Amino acid sequence: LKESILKGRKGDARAIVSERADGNNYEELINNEIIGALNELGIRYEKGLAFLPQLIAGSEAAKEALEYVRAKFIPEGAGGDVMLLATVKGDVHDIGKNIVKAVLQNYGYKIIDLGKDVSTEKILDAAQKYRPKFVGLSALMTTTLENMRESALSLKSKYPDIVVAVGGAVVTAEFARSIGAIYGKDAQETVKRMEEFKG
Ligand code: B12
Repeated sequence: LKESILKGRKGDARAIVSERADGNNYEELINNEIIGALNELGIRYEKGLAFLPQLIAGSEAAKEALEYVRAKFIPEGAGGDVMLLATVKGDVHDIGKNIVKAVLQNYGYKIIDLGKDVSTEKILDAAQKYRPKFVGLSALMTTTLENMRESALSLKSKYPDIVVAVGGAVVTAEFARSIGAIYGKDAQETVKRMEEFKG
């Protein structure tokens, strides 16, 4: 599976995951092979051994495999606490967000996914509409951290009761604290923090 993602072979990734994934191993497949392949791609890209087209093809293959697993094994959360999820303005990286979505749905949260490159205004509108208990924001680039800060602070000032959770490769615990958000290095860790606020 890892190899098919590294090679950007969408069809192969789907075929392999549909053959190998079952109710017991799908989390391991996501964590080791799908995320592992993306990390490896990132390293190759940084070293100049892979270029943008490979990055795109690889991430599409990863999304294909992820979507298969999500649709087959992860129930749509119903009746649980509502969480809005978005990748912040200017940022189109959404694989991490989609993984968080799948994990949280698995824990029974009802996720409203606003997508990627989402402005603060849109997030505020959705907060007013859905009155979520949690809002999760994702950012993968140093340049979009400022937009994350803006979205989180605007949310907090308008809706002080909403719990904001942040994540993404460039986000640190310290940054999260500075904007009044909770942080976990991955989805599982964040869920544990969020459980404290569950109502
Ligand atoms: C795949 C990828 C892409 C794909 C994205 C496809 C997609 N649909 O997502 C494509 C090819 C489109 C892309 C484009 C670009 N990319 Co890019 N990309 C990556 C790559 C290789 C992997 C990212 C990824 O998906 N990782 C796997 C996921 C699972 O990890 P994750 O997102 O961190 O998520 C986990 C946790 O962080 C956490 N999490 C994430 N979000 C959230 C949210 C919440 C609420 C919570 C609780 C947790 C959480 O949970 C997840 C699961 O554990 C990284 C390299 C890297 N090492 O990160 C570069 C990287 C992020 N990209 C980078 C760059 C520069 C770009 C481009 C500007 C390239 C260009 N020159 O055009 C564009 C940006 C376009 C834009 N405006 O956004 C840089 C950013 C550098 C920086 N520090 O600012 C990186 C780091 C590569 C590099 N070293 O140069 N990219």
